[in-house]
Amino acid sequence: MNGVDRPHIIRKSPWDEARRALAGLPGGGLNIAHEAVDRHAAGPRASRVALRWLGMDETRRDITYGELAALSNRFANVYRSLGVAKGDAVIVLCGRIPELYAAVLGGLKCGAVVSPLFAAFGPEPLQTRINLGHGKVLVTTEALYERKVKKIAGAMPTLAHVLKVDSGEARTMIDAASERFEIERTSPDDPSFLHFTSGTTGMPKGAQHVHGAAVMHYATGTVALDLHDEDIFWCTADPGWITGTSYGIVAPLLHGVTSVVDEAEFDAERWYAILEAEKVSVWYTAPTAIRMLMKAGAEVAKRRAYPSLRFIASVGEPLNPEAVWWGMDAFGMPIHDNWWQTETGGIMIANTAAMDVKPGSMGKPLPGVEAAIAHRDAKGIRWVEAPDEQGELVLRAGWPSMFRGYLDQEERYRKCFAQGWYFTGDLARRDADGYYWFVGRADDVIKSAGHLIGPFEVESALMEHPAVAQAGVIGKPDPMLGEMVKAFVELKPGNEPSEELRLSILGHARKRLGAAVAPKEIAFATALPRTRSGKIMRRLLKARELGLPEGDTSTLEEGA
Ligand code: 6R9
Repeated sequence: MNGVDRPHIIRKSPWDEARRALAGLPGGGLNIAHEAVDRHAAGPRASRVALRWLGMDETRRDITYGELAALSNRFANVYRSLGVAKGDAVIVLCGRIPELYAAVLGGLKCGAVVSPLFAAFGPEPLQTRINLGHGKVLVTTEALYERKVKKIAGAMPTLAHVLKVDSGEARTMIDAASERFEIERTSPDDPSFLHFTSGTTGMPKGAQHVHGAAVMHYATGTVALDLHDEDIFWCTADPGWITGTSYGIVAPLLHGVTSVVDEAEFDAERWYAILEAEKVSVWYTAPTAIRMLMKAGAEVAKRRAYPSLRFIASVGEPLNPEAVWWGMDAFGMPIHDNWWQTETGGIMIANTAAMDVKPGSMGKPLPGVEAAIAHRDAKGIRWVEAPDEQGELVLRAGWPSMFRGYLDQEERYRKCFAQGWYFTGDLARRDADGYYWFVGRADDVIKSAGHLIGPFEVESALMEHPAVAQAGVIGKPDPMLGEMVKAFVELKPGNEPSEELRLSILGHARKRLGAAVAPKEIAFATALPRTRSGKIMRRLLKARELGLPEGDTSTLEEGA
């Protein structure tokens, strides 16, 4: 099992077929937007619906591949006119509106690095990410600008332009722009997306992806999501998270199928109505959403019929075995769990259509993906061969959608690899049949409603409250959200715990971080457990919260 330490080598054979299904740029090179849109627009799929957009207010709009090509060309021309050059960062902060898709694809056409951000982030996570990503152009809406960006407008030195897609000025530019554009000649190794992900320490990391990832998105669209030519596909994730980009934008368009985009947030009735009325055939969603549907009851699902529905998949957090069984009850088919990460860019481990689903398991590595369980310490790597023994999930480096760096953090990137293997930071085990089972994360990162949240970012925002001296943030198990963000705060001298102060800190956190990231619970603590070097021991906070054994506390500060 000893790999060579060459993480950037793309192993050819398993991906060749997917590569052959793509066209490549005329004259050479590869660009995701060309594969996803323009090549369809130039052929018989031009009049096929690419995006079926369902607005919050019951409006709907069908956008064909031909129209999407033209609209994304307009955006590309606008970026060009603003001086966006190859490698410049375009940040897209919109709700799930049609312009988001055109803005993203237009950026890729320009050769820009595109970073879609979640519209439910508060000003602070936005500012952090735009600055870390060296954002040059920000595409947003009038309302999001007013609510979130205005407050931080002076604090983003690299930002040269803000395009509010629904404001008069930007609209005039977009409407006046040409519908023709010659795609920048990008190579498979040129940067495409920048997706932020959170770690245990420090601010988020910008995972850098490349145009060559299209090969993986195409391949996994076939193998893991079972996409066929006439499918109506619905990925419920927001493009502010990688699932919503890789599988909410790229993979379905690469396959030339029709993709449903719902602008609204989760609502059980609405979702069942969409599945039925839009004749969704392949549905990719997340455990938290499934648990919320389960809570509404299978009878609600059975009030409608879904004769078109053929395949359901889920990602982002552990999928409870009951959820898989519930799929059988509500829809007559199991839910296929799959596993991947921002860093892997695409699905790596899955229960595919051809496999027997093992409820509770993430499935098996896809063809071309080599996974293993290992332990790593100062002495090196110890491979786990025995079935059911837990360890860190590792992947042989070199699949096409592998991240190529953490922006400006070379050392952190290097540390993810050893002997040609990528260390995922997840704990898992493999059973005797080769199925992988998720055990937990090796770090303190929180997964709440499928969203990855870095405790450090939350703690930093809490400490900006005038009464807070220190904060420790953990993921507390929650039956609906998987984990819920819980904060423990130590007050500055002269402040007393009170309900009023708790609400003031909660309100502060929501305003700064946004509802998706802010803690749901805040508790006052007199002395947070710290190591002798002063670091908050989140692991211990969590053990105490859950009444679990405290584990190794040898580094704990006296008296904490
Ligand atoms: C795609 C995405 C990645 C982390 C990952 C793991 C957790 C993802 C899972 C799962 C259990 C699954 N995760 N899929 N845990 N079962 N099927 O979610 O990317 O936001 O980067 O999160 O999510 O801990 O390491 P990202």
